[in-house]
Amino acid sequence: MRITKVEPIVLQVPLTNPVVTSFGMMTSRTCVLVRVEADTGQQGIGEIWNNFPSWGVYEKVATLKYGIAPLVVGEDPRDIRRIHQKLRNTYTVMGLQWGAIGPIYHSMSGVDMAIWDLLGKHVGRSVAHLLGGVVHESVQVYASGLGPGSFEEFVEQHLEVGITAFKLKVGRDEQQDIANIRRMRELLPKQAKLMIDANQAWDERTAVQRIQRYQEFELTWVEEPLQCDDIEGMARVREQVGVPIAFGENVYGQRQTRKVLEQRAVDIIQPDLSKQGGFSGCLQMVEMAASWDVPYAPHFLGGAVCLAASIQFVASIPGAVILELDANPNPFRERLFTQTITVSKGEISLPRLPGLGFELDEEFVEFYRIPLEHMSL
Ligand code: SMN
Ligand code: MG
Repeated sequence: MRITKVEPIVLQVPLTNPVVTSFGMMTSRTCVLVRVEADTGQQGIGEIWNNFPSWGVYEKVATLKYGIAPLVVGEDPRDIRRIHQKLRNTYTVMGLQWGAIGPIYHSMSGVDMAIWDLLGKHVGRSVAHLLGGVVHESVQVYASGLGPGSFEEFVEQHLEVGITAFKLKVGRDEQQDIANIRRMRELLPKQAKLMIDANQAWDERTAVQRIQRYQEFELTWVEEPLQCDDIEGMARVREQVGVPIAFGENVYGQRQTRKVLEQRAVDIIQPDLSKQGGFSGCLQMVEMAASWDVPYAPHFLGGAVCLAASIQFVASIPGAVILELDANPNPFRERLFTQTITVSKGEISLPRLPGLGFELDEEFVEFYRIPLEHMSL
């Protein structure tokens, strides 16, 4: 069995309500998919992270087309670990030299996901089974992407499907943050979990002051209080505030992961299947984390392919605790597959089909597919 083709597929749709974070605003949704084909006629699908900035898509597509595809075509998909290692060996140093470790990891993630899907479809087993078996039959989710603008309607919608954990974006304006956290606590039932995400906005002093000021809100975790490379700073903040610190969406590779764990900088680690190297890369991270007793809560803010991959992954990882689910509307998360991914009693159940467990709606894909030169940036 050989891989014959690795193809990027770019989808885009403008947003009527832009997504706002402490680091920028997203005015359109892009979704970068990777389709891998084999000489058996079977296919697999993966997703490459690309939220901010939308023009980041050029880097990802170029990396996939010119860097990754030539190394993957001709390989046997059953040699998945070997392929992953080959990509890492070839591109880690180059990525550091080029200063493009993110785009390289994001592109490797998409192709890795697609190969696992292909493999599962080939042998008739789910990716969770290929990863060693199902330890969680269903996956608890939390609603994220809320704030800084109004979020009441989204909270209500998600409470209705039994979700009991919510994450609020903070880090732009302190008064607005406090008002939002307070409002959120009013909207939620007493036992609901509330997390905040500063998206790297604070310095150490600000982080400590603010997190201490928010004690009364009983936060389940504070995410990325500092810039993600300030690992020592994270460890000091963690010690001083006594509130769990979560991050990992911007940590790449084994060496950085080891540093984060050795420095005791993190309480919950959050690799993203479409950023940190797909199943193969995330597996290394969560297994390292397990030896420090650090639980895993996947980061996810993408389309349905990455969501399906995250479900498979969480289902097979003993240390996985809860999965992120973007609360904002996104057609690429909601309508990309012929089947819908639904939340009931706050959980998503593991699909019973091979690979990632879903099939692309090809008509939908063709409708939103866009040539790079026509993208709005
Ligand atoms: C996040 C990342 C990218 C865009 C919006 C929000 C955030 C998350 O860090 O954890 O979802
Ligand atoms: Mg985050």
